[in-house]
Amino acid sequence: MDASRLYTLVLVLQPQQVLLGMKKRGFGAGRWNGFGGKVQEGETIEDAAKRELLEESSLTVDALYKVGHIVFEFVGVPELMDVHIFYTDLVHGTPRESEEMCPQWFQLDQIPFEHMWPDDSYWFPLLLQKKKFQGYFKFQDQDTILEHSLHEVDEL
Ligand code: 8OG
Repeated sequence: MDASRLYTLVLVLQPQQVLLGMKKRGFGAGRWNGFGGKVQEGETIEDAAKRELLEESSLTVDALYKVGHIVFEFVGVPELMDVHIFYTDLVHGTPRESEEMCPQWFQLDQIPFEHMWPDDSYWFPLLLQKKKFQGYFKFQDQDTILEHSLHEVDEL
């Protein structure tokens, strides 16, 4: 079994719109995404999700809801990425640009999939319906999905 590393991803989802950030640097730079990053030692996954949301967008939340779990594999990279996805509908504060992310609201029928990770087109429809899902995506490179599986689950 390959080792994996834990990551978080938070989508701020309101009835008509979703908040995405343009990633300014590092892994996924140039793509719109939710807010998240690596879980640190001694931190719960949910605490990490809240911390990353605050660091990258200046927003705080009372509650996060688990909505998805995706494992990513990149050919030639031994470490799998174990990404825990949450949504929230209620945030406090105003989204602010950070060193990592430039936030912007998008209408739900104008999500910029062509400037997002290619797997997002598969699972965003489930997220928008607040259906829980579990997935696996194997990438050749950052633009190319070789294999995937995705299914709805009752519990995460
Ligand atoms: O710490 P860093 O910013 O590098 O963490 C990577 C972030 O990107 C983390 O929030 C998880 C997220 N992420 C991936 N792969 C994918 C993906 O394929 N789609 C989306 N939407 N987010 C991803 O690591």
